[in-house]
Amino acid sequence: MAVEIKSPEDIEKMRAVGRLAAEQLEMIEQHIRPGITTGEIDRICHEFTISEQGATPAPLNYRGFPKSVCTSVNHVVCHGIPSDDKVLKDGDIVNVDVTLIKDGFHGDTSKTFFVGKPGILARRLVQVTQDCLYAGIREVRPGAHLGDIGHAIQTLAEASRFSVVREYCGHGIGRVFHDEPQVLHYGRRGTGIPLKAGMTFTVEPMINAGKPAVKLLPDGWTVVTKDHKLTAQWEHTVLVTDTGFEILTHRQDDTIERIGTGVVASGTGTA
Ligand code: EYF
Ligand code: CO
Repeated sequence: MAVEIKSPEDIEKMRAVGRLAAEQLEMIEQHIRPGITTGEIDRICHEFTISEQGATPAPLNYRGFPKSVCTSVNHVVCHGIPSDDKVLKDGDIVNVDVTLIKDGFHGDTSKTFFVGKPGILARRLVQVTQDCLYAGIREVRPGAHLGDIGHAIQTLAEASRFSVVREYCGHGIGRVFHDEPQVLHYGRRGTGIPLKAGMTFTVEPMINAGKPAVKLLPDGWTVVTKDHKLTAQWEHTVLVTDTGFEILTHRQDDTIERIGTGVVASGTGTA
């Protein structure tokens, strides 16, 4: 199936919802500390989305998912279900994955937060995973291939002696939450479809401290590492521009540098 090319009007709407998703992560960061439950994180995000942002939380009831955000702690790879029984403790890492719908378009982004002071392995894993996200995004430009993104991510992850989760990937996004193309976080340079200006998709590498294998828990949602070692994830929604990329969910704390072919966000020109 052909990958949709967004019109200038669509892109303005994608920018607007991307900004809201980014602001939601900036908001929830202030609440992440030992003692908070992932259920409380979900309630705060849900309320903020609806009352403050006039948007809709896309995960809620999506294919039956019961909550408004995903909260994935320590060895949980993705799709962790927020719960009042899950109390965050000093040294944990938690990924909060938010997707909003506004004006018919989706914005999807996630960040792995430190709870208190995690150990050296957790800090290195989280940093390398963020670097993997940026390494993938830096490949985005018209004429590049999808495989270039995966290759850059896999190369950095494995050079750091970590591994890439294979079973879950980035995705096209727009009017639809999960659209074509599938954006693999591993692969070979020059493979996959060529990128064209106007495409929008997520890059969302899941990087494991141990082996790449994952398993689905009996709840049918929560994905964990098979070896129970730590895992981390970061995600942005990205637009292919005429000259490179634009990160539609860019935040103040993003550390990707401005490069020749890419802008980190519309209208800022700085990073
Ligand atoms: C095994 C869902 C969960 N799917 C994807 C439903 O792209 C996402 N985040 O960046 C994303 C977020 C959510 C999501 C939230 C709920 N789901 C579908 C199928 C399987 C599954 O877990
Ligand atoms: Co996503």
